[in-house]
Amino acid sequence: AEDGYDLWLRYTLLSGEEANAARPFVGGSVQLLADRSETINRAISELGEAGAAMTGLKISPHPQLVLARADRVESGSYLAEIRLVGAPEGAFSIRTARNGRIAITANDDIGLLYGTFALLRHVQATGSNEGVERFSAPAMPLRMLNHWDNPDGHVERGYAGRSIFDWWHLPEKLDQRMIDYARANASIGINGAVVNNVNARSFMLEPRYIAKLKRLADAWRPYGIRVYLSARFSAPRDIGGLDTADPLDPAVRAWWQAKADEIYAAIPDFGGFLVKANSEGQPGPQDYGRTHADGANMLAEALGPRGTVIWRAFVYSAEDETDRAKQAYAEFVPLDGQFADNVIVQVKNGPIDFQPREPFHPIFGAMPNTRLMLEAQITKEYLGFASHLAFLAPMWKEVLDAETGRMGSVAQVVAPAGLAGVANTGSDRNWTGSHFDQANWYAFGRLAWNPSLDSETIAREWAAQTFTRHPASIDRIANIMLGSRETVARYMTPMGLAHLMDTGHHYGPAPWVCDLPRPEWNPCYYHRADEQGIGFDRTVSGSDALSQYHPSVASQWADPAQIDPRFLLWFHRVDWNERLPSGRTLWEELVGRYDRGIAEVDAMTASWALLEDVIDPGRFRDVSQNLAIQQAEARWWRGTSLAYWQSLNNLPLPEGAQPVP
Ligand code: GCW
Repeated sequence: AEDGYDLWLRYTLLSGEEANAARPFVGGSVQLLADRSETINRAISELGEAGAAMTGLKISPHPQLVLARADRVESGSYLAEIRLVGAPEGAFSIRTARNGRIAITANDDIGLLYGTFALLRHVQATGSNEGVERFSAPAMPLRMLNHWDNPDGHVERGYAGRSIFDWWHLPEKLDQRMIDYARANASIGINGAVVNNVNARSFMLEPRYIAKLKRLADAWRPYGIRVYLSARFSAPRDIGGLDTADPLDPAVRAWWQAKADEIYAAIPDFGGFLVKANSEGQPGPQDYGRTHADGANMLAEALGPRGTVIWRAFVYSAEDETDRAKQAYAEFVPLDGQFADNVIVQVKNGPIDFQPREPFHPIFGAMPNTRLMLEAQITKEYLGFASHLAFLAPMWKEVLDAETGRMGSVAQVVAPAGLAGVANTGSDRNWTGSHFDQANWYAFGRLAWNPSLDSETIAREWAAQTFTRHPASIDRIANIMLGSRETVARYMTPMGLAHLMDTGHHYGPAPWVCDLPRPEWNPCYYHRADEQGIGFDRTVSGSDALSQYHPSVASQWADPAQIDPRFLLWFHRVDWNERLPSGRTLWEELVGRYDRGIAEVDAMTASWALLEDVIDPGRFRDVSQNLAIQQAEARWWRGTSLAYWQSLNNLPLPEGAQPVP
């Protein structure tokens, strides 16, 4: 539909010639070398619907598609795929045989479903099955969405309407949206969902909610999605009638054990608990003088081999006034090796909080004996909500590709665990609040499956499926997307500035705020600007956060003359009039970035306007209107930020400042 509800699964009608060629493969009837299962049925019905929509025929007369379980393939057959031996769950192979048949082979049913979606993606994006052959295996076992959805329907940091989860009517009523959600996730390989906010309510562990959760788990199981719950650490006190939640207290341990057993009785493949503890006022083991490891291990024991405890490393406190960026590392790295095998520590991409740009979190690579998971934020809390267009794949790639200097890239560090993305879904018709924000959900799934995909490939395949297969238009859309996050960083937080957003809601600029009770909530804590200069000295002369990185990494950032200017003010304090390697002063350079940010939003808007004839009017207009908001608000960011900096430095705007290259 043109309201965006179908996401990237639009299955628009192919041309007559294309349809004739594709019909035998996507027609809906298949040769099956596998036992029927709920998952296989989903693959077949997906093919049926997609085939009917794309080719205009309900059933293909001469099916040429084979779905085969590897264990049903005879050795020596053209279907035998050596790379499937020992491949991770969900891996699949797509081959074309000499007789023209296409075969999807996998070790498990979910691999056949993933392979089916890969075939459909390819046909949707290119109009043909030519070139679909591939072997594909997920790079990491856990590819999860974290929903910050409250049971009352409010979504913390949600910009797409109310929660998609209708707890009120569950378990009796299962909204169709829950099926469409699972389908969309399965189409990009997402295999887990934490359905409630990390700021959790204990009552969600009560029997009535377990019954509701079971209904979701049953609905999602065929799509390979396991359910997880955020657990509030104080639950034994809140709902268990105990007077403590001390993780070493036997009664507390018994309570969690019984709770886990109760959940597994209803949901045998329950994924486990996600926990935000001793962070932003949430209860945790430190309330009892215990460590994060004590807390996590207690829950891990309750779950046993049935599930996983995902323990968040997002912690900081007002008491430590030196540098918030250092706190998580200081608290967690000493615990390396103390976590049980079924514990994963989940670390945000950067050391502060989902800013438009942060260096990678120094914990990555620093805990070799702990499984670490990367937490990315799909919802754009600090990047203009759903109104500003920012394609986040380049931001996540920047972190995934970063070399830790200790254990390879961040992607390699997290490969044994996975990727979690804070979801951007809501009950808006288009799911994500804006059409382009669908691309961030999509890109998250694609990167969790394969972090070595490049942003451009993802942008292009998404654009082709979502908007149009017209080649010049794909170029145009991909172009708009690929620079968009950098553009937002330029007009909001250029040159490594961070956390300048207004208090609480985090929308719009407020660099002048300096009087909040917690120092590390104030924008002025981060920019440290005064008459003389601006920036946070994180070198040895300052907070020395730099020393948390491996020397080979730290050395790239230690010298203000050498550092990538996009990180300059994150690590260094610089005088306004200091001359940078570019020959311009810091002030000139900074103004140039703001100006370039504005110019880029204008260029994105102008470029989008040229797509009027190829995009349906509804979606064209929606995006155009958002871009108009972004144009105005980019100017708001630049204008208020510069005015504030000028009130400190008393410098005039550089004459004829040119956008920097
Ligand atoms: O980014 C901050 C958000 C909080 C959030 C917290 C967290 C769920 O502003 O809304 O709480 O991080 O990640 O725990």
